[in-house]
Amino acid sequence: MKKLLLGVSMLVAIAATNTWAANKVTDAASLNFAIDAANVDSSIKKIVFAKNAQISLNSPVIYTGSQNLTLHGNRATIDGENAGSFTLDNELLASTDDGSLVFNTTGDITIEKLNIVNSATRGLVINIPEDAQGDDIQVTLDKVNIRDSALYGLHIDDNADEFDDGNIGSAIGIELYISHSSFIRNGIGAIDFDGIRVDERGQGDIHAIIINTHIDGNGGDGLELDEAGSGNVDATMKHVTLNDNGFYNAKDLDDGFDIDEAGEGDIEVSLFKVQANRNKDEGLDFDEADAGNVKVKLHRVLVMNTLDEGIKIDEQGAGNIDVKFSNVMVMDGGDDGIQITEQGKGRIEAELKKVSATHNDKYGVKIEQWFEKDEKKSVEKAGTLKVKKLTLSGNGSGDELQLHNIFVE
Ligand SMILES: [Ca+2]
Ligand SMILES: [Ca+2]
Ligand SMILES: [Ca+2]
Ligand SMILES: [Ca+2]
Repeated sequence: MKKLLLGVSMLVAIAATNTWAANKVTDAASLNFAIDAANVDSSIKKIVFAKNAQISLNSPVIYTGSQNLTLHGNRATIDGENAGSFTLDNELLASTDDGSLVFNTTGDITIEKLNIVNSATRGLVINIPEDAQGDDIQVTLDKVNIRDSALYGLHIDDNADEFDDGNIGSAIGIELYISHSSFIRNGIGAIDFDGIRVDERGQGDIHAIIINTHIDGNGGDGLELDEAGSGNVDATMKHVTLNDNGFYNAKDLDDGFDIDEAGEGDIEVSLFKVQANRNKDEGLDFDEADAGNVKVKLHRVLVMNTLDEGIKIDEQGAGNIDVKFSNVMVMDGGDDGIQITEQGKGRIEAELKKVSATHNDKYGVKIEQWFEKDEKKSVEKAGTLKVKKLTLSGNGSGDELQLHNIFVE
């Protein structure tokens, strides 16, 4: 069914409505038919599924059009158990081009009310062409549930490298909007596959806004935003859980929420009412490298039962760290509860208000500003820490603040 030719009269009928609505998607054949029609007719901008349709794929469904496309899922379920495959190399690293639903495009993709389950490879994939130019791609998911994928649940890929190494990517960035959705038990077929993974290279930022969403029980990280080259990572979350992730690879456990930023550019994170519990490595793990600052604002955030640090923020190269935590609890971690480390040129400004760090194996709160790590004498002006209602108790290395070149105001 994949290279189906459409009759002229059919194309005219589609063009008249710009919607693949007359024939709603009810099964794999009609889904392929609709996507193939959109691939050759840029006037098709919407595809509508029949209510609660159960769609069992035999191969990946691949969109290659350039227009913006909206899928109205109507609570349909796409089962990818028999669609695509991956191979493992000698080190058991998986590679594949497959996914249940794949978009090779710079067009904005909007998906509403759709379930994608049991994918043999990746659930939902957006591949950004290496020669993409112009505006950032917008990916908008509302009421989308992706569960039980062998590899990534959602993968947005602007990295030309097959294993997402290297620094070659397009000139554009990624805007990701997720609401009322879930990403559950993905990454359960090979090591290092996350609930949601965004790989951004070359120029361009990652902007992510995630609201009322569950990212739980994934084998790799719950959410990993991986940015290199010029560009920033901005992430805002409200009412989100990142629980029970990171268990698949016992030799290299993973986090609830992981950001890796390199090259020129900042990390800016704002979390409100977010839980990151029982993740196997860190709960929140933000690494900024090269030029650029880190700004993290947490309000009503709970992090517990990690095997490593609860909250870890690392900044390297020229640039500052600015953190404001209020109503934050970090408990029962296997290392420091909150660990903030600034290196190279730059300063820390930290504010902890109604923060508690209890029963962590090392320090409750460790904040260090280094010009060079482990320097004997500080050469920079001290950073500042403002504290109001801080609770430290039951921490393995003691319940004093652990600071380097930080002045408590
Ligand atoms: Ca890019
Ligand atoms: Ca960057
Ligand atoms: Ca940077
Ligand atoms: Ca620095």
